[in-house]
Amino acid sequence: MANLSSSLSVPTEQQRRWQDLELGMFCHFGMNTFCDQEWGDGNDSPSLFNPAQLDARQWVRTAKAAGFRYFVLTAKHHDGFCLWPTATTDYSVASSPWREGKGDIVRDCADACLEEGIGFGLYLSPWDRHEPCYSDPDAYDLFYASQLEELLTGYGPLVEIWFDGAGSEGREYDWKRIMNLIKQHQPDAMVFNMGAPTIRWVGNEDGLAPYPCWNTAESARVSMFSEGDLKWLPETPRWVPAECDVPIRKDRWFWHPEEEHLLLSLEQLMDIYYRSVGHGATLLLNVTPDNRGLMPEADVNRVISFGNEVRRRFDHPLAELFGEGEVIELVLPRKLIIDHIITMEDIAYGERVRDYKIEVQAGNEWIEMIRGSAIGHKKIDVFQPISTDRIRLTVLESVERPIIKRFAVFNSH
Ligand code: FUL
Repeated sequence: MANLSSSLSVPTEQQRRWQDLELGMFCHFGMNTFCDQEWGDGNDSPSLFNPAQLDARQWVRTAKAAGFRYFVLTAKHHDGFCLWPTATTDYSVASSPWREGKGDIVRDCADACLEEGIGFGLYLSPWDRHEPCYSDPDAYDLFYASQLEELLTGYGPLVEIWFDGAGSEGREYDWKRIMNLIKQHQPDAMVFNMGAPTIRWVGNEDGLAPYPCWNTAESARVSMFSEGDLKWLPETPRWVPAECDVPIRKDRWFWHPEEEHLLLSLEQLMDIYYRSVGHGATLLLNVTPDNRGLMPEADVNRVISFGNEVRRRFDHPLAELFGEGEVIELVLPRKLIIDHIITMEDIAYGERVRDYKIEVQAGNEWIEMIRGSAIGHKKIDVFQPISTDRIRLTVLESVERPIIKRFAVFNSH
């Protein structure tokens, strides 16, 4: 049996649970939605904010129907406008005509996630272009901590807190205080990429993880806007899995009129899936509501097609098994055509495999179909359809005994 006390890095139980989620929906919504812009400067009037048909259930139901297991809302983007009636500033929904200033979008989303049984996470931009005290670091640290505390204490369990490095290049916040608040109020939440993160940014906004994308890392990129700016993660355990964020409309996090043509195609979304989830990372796909407060039909249809296609390809393995050791062989009842293989390590024991190959038997010969390095949480391998009744995984190099939680073959046609 495997030895849990091994010196390999292993995930915490919370990280493991989070990695099992695999698919998250990001949701950028705010003042920008009404101003046809991506980065507001913090001067747009709350009177513009009026999503008359807002229905957070429609957002979250879409996420659920498409197979997403958590939902992350921008409670405050860089413009400083808050989607909940915070006590820290009047630059919030409370000053808007929407529901006569009595609405709370964070609450609506939290309730909808609870109802649909998916996780809820929040994005709170450290960079704040509205708040006058931003220029006074000590005062702003207090202000930001109060906002965070409201969010950490008012909306039930959170799966993730998303810290965006954009606009904060060269600025240090009071991470000690911030991390203490999270430890105190939401100890199970993942912390994205800043402070003492438990998950890291993959380093691009295309939703693509490199291969291999090891779960252990000592640094991560902080921002899109300072090339090569690597942050060391000294206070982070070495296990720090990657999350791949990408908007469903090319390069647009917020909704803009007349931009339906920017919707990624199903084929592009599947490619992203193979290169994020298929490389062992988590995918955070942004689908953004419009100025009515509803996700547009075209976006809803596209993301649901994506979810259906993932299910169609991967919900029904032809065969699967688990096992320990260097060689694992799957014997099918008869010759079948296969074109995908999913391999998963039991990461509770660490990421042990360093080099592997997959062969299939055709006639008397073993044909090498795949040669790879990392497996980690999940590796999806795709190849030309081939008829076989024996498939063999051979681990050529590993740190300690490989523990394969799942070795499954599929035919997607
Ligand atoms: C970036 C931001 O500047 C974008 O507006 C968006 O929020 C994206 C997720 O992160 O850094």
